[in-house]
Amino acid sequence: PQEPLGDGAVLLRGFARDESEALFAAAQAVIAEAPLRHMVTPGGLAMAVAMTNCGPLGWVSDRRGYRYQGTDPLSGHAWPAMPGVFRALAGRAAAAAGFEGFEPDACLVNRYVPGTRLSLHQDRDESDYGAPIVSVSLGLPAVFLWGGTKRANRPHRVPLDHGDVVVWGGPSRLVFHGVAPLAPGEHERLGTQRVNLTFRKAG
Ligand code: MD3
Ligand code: FE
Repeated sequence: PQEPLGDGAVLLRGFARDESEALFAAAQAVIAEAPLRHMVTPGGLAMAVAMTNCGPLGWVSDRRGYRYQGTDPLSGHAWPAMPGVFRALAGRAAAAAGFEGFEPDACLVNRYVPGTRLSLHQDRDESDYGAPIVSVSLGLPAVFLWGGTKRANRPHRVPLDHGDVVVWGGPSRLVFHGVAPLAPGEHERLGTQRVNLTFRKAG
């Protein structure tokens, strides 16, 4: 089941469902090596979403700004390698949406608990906006906010469930987007959390 969301954005409902156990296990291994943490914005506020990364590059925020870098600032070591199941799924999802040969060099792992939100933003720290971003939702359901190309546009609400995959490319690549506060609940496998993976070509 493939739903076009907007120009260049494709929602692949349940695309990762059969692999969700393997994906979550791999995410837990990444988190064991590079713990989830609340990064600080340049303005000095801790982000509500807890984050970590795997792959050659990882997204970081601190008082100096936002950027991708090859090392985890907590350890000074390289980020964990991107698990094979991550890389394979991202490539298959991108191809299903019409982007052949997607080879992400960064995977941002986001963890939400009930009440956590992500305010409207654009993803502009990557070098090549021609490459798509692939996102995989695991655990508790969320309401994704799809805001259009201007911050002032009233966002559309798109429910995202465990195993849903979205591919954002072309004209959708620079839309404003966010996540509404996560509702309370318990997921049978992940418990009281939502884990989102975003695969990017950052460098
Ligand atoms: C549309 N994450 O990590 S995933 C992010 O659910 C982020 O954790 C949200 O926004 C989450 O930056 C949303 C869907 C998503 C990710 C990146 C996009 C949608 C996007 C980049 C451009 C346009
Ligand atoms: Fe984003």
